[in-house]
Order: sequence, then C-alpha cells, then structure tokens
Amino acid sequence: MFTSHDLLDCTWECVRNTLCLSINVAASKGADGNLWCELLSSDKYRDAENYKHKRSNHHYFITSPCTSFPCQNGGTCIPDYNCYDCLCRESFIGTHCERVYCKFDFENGIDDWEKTGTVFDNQPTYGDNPTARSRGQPSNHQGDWWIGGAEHRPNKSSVPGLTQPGNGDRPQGTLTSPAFEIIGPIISFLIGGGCDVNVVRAELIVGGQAVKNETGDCSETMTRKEWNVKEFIGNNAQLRLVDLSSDGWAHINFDDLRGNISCTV
Ligand SMILES: [Ca+2]
Ligand SMILES: [Ca+2]
Repeated sequence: MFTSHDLLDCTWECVRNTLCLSINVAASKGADGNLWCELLSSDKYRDAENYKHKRSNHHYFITSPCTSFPCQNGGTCIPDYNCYDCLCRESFIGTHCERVYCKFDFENGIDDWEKTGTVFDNQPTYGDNPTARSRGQPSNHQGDWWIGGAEHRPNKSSVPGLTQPGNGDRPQGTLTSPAFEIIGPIISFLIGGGCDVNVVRAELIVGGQAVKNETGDCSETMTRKEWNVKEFIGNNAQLRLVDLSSDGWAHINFDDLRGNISCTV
C-alpha cells in the first residue's frame, strides 16, 4: 500500500505492474491531501469475499484480454493490445494450451507402435551402435534410444556394435505409430539408413493413404528432415516405417518424430 496523488496516479502504478489486476483506492483524501492506493493481484470477480465494496475505499479492476483466463492447463496469458498469446507449459500446445503435445522418441520403448515382420523385433536400439563397431557413421540419435533397422543392441547390457543376426539388411517389416492429430504445418524427424524410397522409407498415413514419404541418405547417420503438412491440418494421421527388402542398404534408421502434432485424438 502506498500513497498516490489521485486515482489516475494509482491506476498508472497498476498498469505498470504486470501482476496487478485491480486496485483499492481510498474513498477520500487524507490529511496530507493524498489517497492511499493498494495494488492487488486478483480482483472482485476472482476473490469476491476479499474485495467487497467498502465505505473506506473504492475498488477498480483493470480489464485486459487475459481477464477471462483464456489459457488452459496452467498456461500463462500474455496480453497484446486487444489480443493475447498463451505461453504453454511443457507438454501442452495449441492457441489456448488445450492440447497435449506429443513426440515419439523411443526413450520408453516402442510403446504402442504396431509391428509386422521381424525387422523391428529388437527395437529400439541403445546408444551409438554404428560407432561401437567403428562404422565411421555415427547414429546422431536423440536421447539414448532410436530405431536402427540393421542394429542389434536391444538392451544397455547387450554386446555393443552388433547388427541384426545374419545380415543387418535381411529382416523386413513395418512399424506403425499410434494415431496423432496434425495441428500445424510442420512434422520433423531424424532419419537415416538406406536411400531407395521404393524399399525403405517413412510414410505419413492420412485416411488410409501414404501421403508423404522420406528415406535416408545411404548412411547410418540420421539427419533431421521435415514434411510440410499444412494441407492435412485437422486430420488424424500415423507414421509408418517400411522395410520391404533384404538387399544392401535395405534398412531404415529413425528417431524423434515431433512438430505440430497432438496425441489428443
Ligand atoms: Ca530417441
Ligand atoms: Ca531389410
């Protein structure tokens, strides 16, 4: 609480303080000719009991686009003239932080991904397994775990550096993600391994059709590639890894699918 010359003086103090949502101002001036002024971090709508009208003071509140608490799930509202932005807490996304952000990074296994064939039986792969066998092509994976179609290191305690039994390229199969909703224009991921899109690739499935695909660069080293999925915003989708061959470089490496996707489907 402090003294102010007049109501405008007190209001200015509140406007300058981002935590101030309302003020109490003395109803009449004191002996020194000033008004006492109290800045409040709530207002009579959110705290009706404490901010009742009293004879001794008047209560005023500052309206802003954030007054209605438009940001959900603990998001912070940043007023911007007549509009606002929501600064979302981790794990939330969307204009009002109303959606659960999701990513697929294999740090907790392959979760609910669906397998066919055998190539993804021993996945995910732990650590930089290509470097462990002096391949000269580091995996560039995210975290500790990734999908290495030719790799065989399914546990931290597994012998490092081994490839799939027999021949790293021999097994085939598919691995399909759980459904997610496309809520913005960009999806990105790390991809490596073979480079013949006809036999090894990542596909984006929308409405039962593969609408995008991408493959590696014939290197074990994964690089980040992205799809512009603007035309599919609002659709549910899945990502499918495909390995249709046993020939040389017929394997796919993959990790860290992220971007404008939500798992609230
Ligand atoms: Ca990972
Ligand atoms: Ca293969």
